Amino acid sequence: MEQLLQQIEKYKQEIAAFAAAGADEVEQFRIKWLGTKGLVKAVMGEMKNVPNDQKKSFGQLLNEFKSLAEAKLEELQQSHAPAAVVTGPAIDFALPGDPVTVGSRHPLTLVRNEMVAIFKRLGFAVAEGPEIEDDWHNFGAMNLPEDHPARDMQDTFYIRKPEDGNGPTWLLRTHTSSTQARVMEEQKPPIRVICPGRVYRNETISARAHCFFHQVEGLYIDENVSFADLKQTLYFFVQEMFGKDVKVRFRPSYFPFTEPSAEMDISCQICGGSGCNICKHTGWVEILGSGMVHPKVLENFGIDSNKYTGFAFGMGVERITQLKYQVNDLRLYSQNDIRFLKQFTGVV
Ligand code: 2U9
Repeated sequence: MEQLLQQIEKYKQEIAAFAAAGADEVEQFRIKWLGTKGLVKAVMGEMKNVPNDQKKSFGQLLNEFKSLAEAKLEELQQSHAPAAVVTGPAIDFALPGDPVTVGSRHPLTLVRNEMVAIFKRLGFAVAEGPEIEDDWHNFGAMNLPEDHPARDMQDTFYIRKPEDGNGPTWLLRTHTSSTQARVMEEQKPPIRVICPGRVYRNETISARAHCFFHQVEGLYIDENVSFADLKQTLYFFVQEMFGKDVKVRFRPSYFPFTEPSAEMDISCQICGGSGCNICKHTGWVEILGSGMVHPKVLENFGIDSNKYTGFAFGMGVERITQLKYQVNDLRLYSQNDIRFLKQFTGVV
């Protein structure tokens, strides 16, 4: 008996001192002490050898020993429990994802880029210049005399007029010819350049007029540049822009900076020439002005007009966009109406 009591005491110390490194060792502990062939059961089995008068106190001792082993096992199982499974809202992977909203380029940007790309293919360089200009670059150099109607207060936004005080006139450019003037100041022929950009005119805003619009103007100066070169360049441009079936016609016109001057019409892209509102039932729509650079403009920049000739042209990006995308109100371009703009999503 004495031996058994000592043995139980040793077991109790062993159990109290036990520490597990992981769940596996906890399981081994359970098997060793509380399993069907475990030591707790084996010690319990010793009850039959205990004399009757000691059975009660010995039974108490055995129960304490068993409780100690069970309490230790529970403690070990709690501290080595597997990590709790993190649960969150159920995700249905079969559902379609949130749509990604794709932006679009502005139609005027799309068409301007296309116009520029076509002229680049013909060897034209691209130049940009200031929107606030002086009188000389916008008017004087372009052979627009002092009393020309285009200088009229009603057409031009003046920032500072001569009568406002001493200092030069400042205005919002009315055409991008002012940038071509700057190119001519800095370069000698051959010059082959296009100038895209925003220009300003003092007009009442309506479906057909706005106080600003966008131009692409072109200039080609070299020896032996002819009107035939002008015609072929512009014919190439409209074929690239509108397709090979487009027809062109030139009508005589007048601009102070070109002589001779001509306006170019193309067969109506809306009705194909059979007649509609856009072409006013003529089958033709005007898209640009052009001409041979006036000798006086060349001489303004010290270019010998006996040696050099040049052609120039100018067109409105809004007009080309109208024909390409059938936009019938100029105000749509600047109203930022998402229903209008999103129709150009995916166009590059
Ligand atoms: C230089 C010399 C001449 C540019 C030209 C036009 C004809 C023309 C209009 C078309 C529609 C402007 O956008 S619009 O309102 N432009 O008709 N522009 S020739 O002539 C130049 C340019 C630069 C040095």
